[in-house]
Amino acid sequence: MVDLVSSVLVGIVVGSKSDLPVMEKAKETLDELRIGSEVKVMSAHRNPDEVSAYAGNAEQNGLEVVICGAGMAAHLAGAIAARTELPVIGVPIKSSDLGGMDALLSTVQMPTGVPVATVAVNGAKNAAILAAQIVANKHPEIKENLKGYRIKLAGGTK
Ligand code: RP5
Repeated sequence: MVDLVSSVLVGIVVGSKSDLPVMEKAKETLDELRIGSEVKVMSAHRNPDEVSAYAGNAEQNGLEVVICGAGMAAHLAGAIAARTELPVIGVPIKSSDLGGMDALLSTVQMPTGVPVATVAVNGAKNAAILAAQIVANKHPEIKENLKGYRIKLAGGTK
């Protein structure tokens, strides 16, 4: 298996520690695909300067994709997308009040010109796979790991 774990290529940012149980699946999936990632906790609303600095420096820090998980009024992915040209993937997190529809709409309804590639509510695993597919454009060797993952998936249906 090709190994890119030593370089942090994917940033995983969550709006709260309470998002970690869902978003750890993104980290686990990237580990499984042998792609280096880091997890950061910062809120678009509670830590706006930190979010802005992280996004503004993401590319020069070597990141190639940013995954953002947030719930409720989920502005984290949009705030990050506003500050970087890197692809940003948004994971709306389910909340007990509105079941994730709040976060889904907050994440997906971006204005023209500043997209966030939004996956399903709590879709952390798919966010990681999509991130890996983006990373694989620059590191085609990682496609072997993705192919292996698909073969495992097919095996699970039997
Ligand atoms: C959002 O508000 C976070 O992403 C989280 O999903 C939700 C609740 O945050 P906490 O009150 O648990 O910190 O900003």
